[in-house]
Parts: sequence; structure tokens; C-alpha cells
Amino acid sequence: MGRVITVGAAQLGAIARAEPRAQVVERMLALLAQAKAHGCDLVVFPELALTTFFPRWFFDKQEEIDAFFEREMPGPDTRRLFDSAQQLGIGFYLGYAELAQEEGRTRRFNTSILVDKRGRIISKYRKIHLPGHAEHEPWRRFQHLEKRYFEVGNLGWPVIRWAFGEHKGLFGMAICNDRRWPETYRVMGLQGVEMILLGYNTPVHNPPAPEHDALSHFHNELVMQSGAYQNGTWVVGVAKAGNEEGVEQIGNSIIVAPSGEIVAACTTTADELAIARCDLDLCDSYKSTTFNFARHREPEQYRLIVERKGAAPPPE
Ligand code: CDT
Repeated sequence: MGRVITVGAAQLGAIARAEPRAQVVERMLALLAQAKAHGCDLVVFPELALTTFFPRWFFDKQEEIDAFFEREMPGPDTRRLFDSAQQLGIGFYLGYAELAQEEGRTRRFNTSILVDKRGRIISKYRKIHLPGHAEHEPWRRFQHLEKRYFEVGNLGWPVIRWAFGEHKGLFGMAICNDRRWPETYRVMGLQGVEMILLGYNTPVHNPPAPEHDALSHFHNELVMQSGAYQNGTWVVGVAKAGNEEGVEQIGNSIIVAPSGEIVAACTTTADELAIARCDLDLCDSYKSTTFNFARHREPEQYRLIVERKGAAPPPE
């Protein structure tokens, strides 16, 4: 039988700057209901799912920036998502901009949460790999100011044991640019992760390296497929897609098995649900053989190489 969790990759199409959160939540509720009708235990929404991808603009007024942030979760507009999750008995991953009061100051993070089938937040992650730049760069067709608007996440990559039904599994989270870095998967792989949930907003055009544009789908699949395989874990990657305020964003939301194979994918750049029955027991076939970390990793060698800042000199 295995430990099967049915997962919905709930891709969102473009969100206009003027679109109110309540309307976006309405779109998400429709996807939640659709997911429930197909027997999903868990739905994964994108990064910064409640608003347009605001780091594409330079704002100099803090109140303009803060209008895109959530001060509480659930808040007045998002409460319905939590209520619906509880009524339907379905969990969800949600990415949002978090404004927190911590250490006696206001802090801003690019955050995701995992909410269980009773509508309770059971895990939180704050994005570590913030891409882009911190200063206004007017030469770009659009900005990518994540380094200006967010702090680097300070929660590590927690992996939690979640009983999603009659079975339990080990779940972790990552956000967008994190997926391009092997450390993201490996830090969770070392904690035994069995499913990584990951939302993203990826423009087709990368202003500093337009020569990569034609490879944006290839790179998207490459990193998630290799991260899944090399750590024997499922990866659920979900996009905010389509032409958002003149910026084309990739869709290409995928569910990847521990074999590295894509088992479900969205085919549009609109609101769309891709569903897969994911057996967490499949992880073991990789974790206990090719990627048996205890048997085959050589952390002492890695440490020596890093300390030496390179390979050993050739023997005399
Ligand atoms: N949101 C986010 O992290 N986007 C980045 C764009 C980088 S351009 C290659 C991403 O990695 O998709």
C-alpha cells in the first residue's frame, strides 16, 4: 500500500497589482475545493501567493512596500483559507510576505507556512537564498529587489513529522531561488525529508543574463529533478505564472518523484491544479541504496577540502 499522500500543485496565474487579496483568496478557495474533490490531502500554493510579485518595482515609501506584507497569519483576508482547510480536511502550503515584530524591531521576510487539516500552522520557513539586488537598477526592464525588501531567513530548513491521515511523513519547505541551490535539498535530506514543498515566481527574462531565458523551463526542471533524486525525496514545485504586469513568468509547476521523474505537471500559465498520488515509501529505495548517506557520504573529506580551500596538492 505505502504511505500515499495525494498532493495538488495549485498554480496561480497572474495577479494584477490592483487585485485585492480577497479576490486572490477566492481563486485559491476554488483550487482548494477542486483539490478536495480529487481526494487531495495537501495543496501547495506559490511563493508570495496573495499579491502581485511586488519586488519587480522600486518603491521608496515604506508604507507602499508594507501594503504587500501580512502583519498576522491568519489575517482578515486569509482567515477563509484556514477555515476552508479545516472544513474540507485538507492541508496547505502558502507563501506570503511576512512583517514581524521580533527582537524589538520590525522585520520582513519572504515566508511560507504549512497548515494542517485542522487549519493549524504546523511549520514556518523564511527564504534563505534571496535573489536579485538591493539598489534601484533603472537599466533593467523590471526590478528584482528581494535583497532590499526582505531579510535573509533565520529559521533554517526545518523538517517536521506530519500525520496527514493514517500515515506520517517528513516534510520540509523552500522558496523559489532556494531550489537552484543543492544545499537547500541536502540540509533537509540530512534530516530525512520525504517531501519538499516549494513555491516560486520566476520571470522568463533574467536581465543580467538574457542568454539563460530560453533555458528557463529546462533549469526549473533540472534543479528540482536532481534535488529530488540526490536526496531521495518528493519535490512539489508550484509557480505563479503568466503575464503579470507586463512580465512573463514561467509556469511549469511540477511534482517530482524520488526517482527524479516528473509525475505531474501544469500545462498552462493560468490557475491550474496538477495532482499526484505520492507514496512516501518510494523515498526509501533511494535513501537506503545509492543515496544511503551514512554509508556513502564522506563529510570528513568535504570538511578538509573546504578548510584547505581546494584540493590537496599533488603528491611529491
Ligand atoms: N522569486 C525568485 O526567487 N525568483 C528567482 C529569479 C532568479 S532569475 C534566475 C528564481 O530563482 O526563480
